[in-house]
Amino acid sequence: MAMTDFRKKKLFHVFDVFFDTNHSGAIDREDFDISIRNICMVRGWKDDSKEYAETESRFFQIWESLKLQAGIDDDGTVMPEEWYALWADPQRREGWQQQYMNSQFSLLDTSGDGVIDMMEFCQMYSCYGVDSSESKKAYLLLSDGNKAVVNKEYFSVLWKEFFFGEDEKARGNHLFGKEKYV
Ligand SMILES: [Ca+2]
Ligand SMILES: [Ca+2]
Repeated sequence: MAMTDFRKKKLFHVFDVFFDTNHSGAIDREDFDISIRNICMVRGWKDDSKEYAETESRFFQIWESLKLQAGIDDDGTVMPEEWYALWADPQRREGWQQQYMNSQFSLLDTSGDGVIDMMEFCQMYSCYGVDSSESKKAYLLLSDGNKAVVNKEYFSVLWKEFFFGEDEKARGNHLFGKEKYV
């Protein structure tokens, strides 16, 4: 079954804002360097700290795994069409998307208490240039007005809605800090 435009819009948002951070139109290694630097800068982690090394290793694991699943070589880049194809293929995406989800949860849960609160959500997304007024609205939508506790279990439900769901009203659509897709 072909992927719907709605799912493509969501996937493109993640591609464009969270992966292609140097705005080259493709995912490449430099994008990961930029994400690592931005996140560590916002959190005040120096480049010789343990936290910096951990963040770096987490991002490069994602990149290595993405390259493998997308079937590209060392110098390669992942284009939008390759990105959609990866998400459309249950076998290729499975291991990598699980790894990406775990990593994203850990990055968002800055305090490490197992719950992502609104401040953590907005701060992390601001590293990617998402305006905090928009990420705040998105958080309120996904958490039902801050009533839901965004723990790992709830996060994985939202994750499935975001990446695999077609329901335009699902709370999970806001997981990457966007209020709506037009
Ligand atoms: Ca890029
Ligand atoms: Ca937390």
